Amino acid sequence: MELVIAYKNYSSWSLRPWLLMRVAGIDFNERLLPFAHNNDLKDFAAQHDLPARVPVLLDQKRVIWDSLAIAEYLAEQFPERALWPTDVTLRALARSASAEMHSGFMALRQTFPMNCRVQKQAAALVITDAVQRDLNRLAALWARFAAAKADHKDEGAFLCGAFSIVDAMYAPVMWRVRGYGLTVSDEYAAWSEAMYALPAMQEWLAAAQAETWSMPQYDQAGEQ
Ligand SMILES: N[C@@H](CCC(=O)N[C@@H](CS)C(=O)NCC(=O)O)C(=O)O
Repeated sequence: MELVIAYKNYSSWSLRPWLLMRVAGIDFNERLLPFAHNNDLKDFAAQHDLPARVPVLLDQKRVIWDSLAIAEYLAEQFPERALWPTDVTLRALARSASAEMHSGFMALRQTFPMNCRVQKQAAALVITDAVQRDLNRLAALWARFAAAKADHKDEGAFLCGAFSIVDAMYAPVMWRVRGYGLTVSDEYAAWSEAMYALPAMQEWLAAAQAETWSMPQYDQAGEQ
């Protein structure tokens, strides 16, 4: 399998399937296309008749694009790794929250883009009402997962207990909240610590820090 991604520092959609595959122990090669610095992504997209977006997974002759479609494909290909929770209630919640991330949280995503190298203080940034609503929504979701996990006797550190697709879908949120000094809730903070401590997240961070490409419009995000 080959996973086509972009900048580790900035590409939040790339992180999701990459982290899922690493944590699940799925073997893959990676191809990194720095789309703002050369034409390789455009050429790749034209070759496969795709929009010029990553991530894309190549498996045998199959081309799978879009983070959620890739996650679903992997869940189907590796049923023994339980990429979605095995409990039906937790799975339904995980699927709903994953879809919500895929199509929502626009204010947080646009105002505070993922930037693993950034270390800012919230006091120096503009937190709009729309961003605050997204942060409140995260807190409500984390409370809902905590209650669902308790009901289903699965008390691990991740959203549904064991790491699953929903944690991968929210992984960039961890870098956003951490990097811009934002606050969500105690339940969120416990999850964030567990995510940050994952060896795969540390591997991603080290690679992001080693990258020399920069995108100034993202480096200045959130500032007044
Ligand atoms: N809905 C898509 C979003 C993919 C996306 O927007 N990827 C960004 C990178 S994080 C991209 O490829 N941008 C290329 C560009 O802006 O030229 C998914 O879930 O994979």
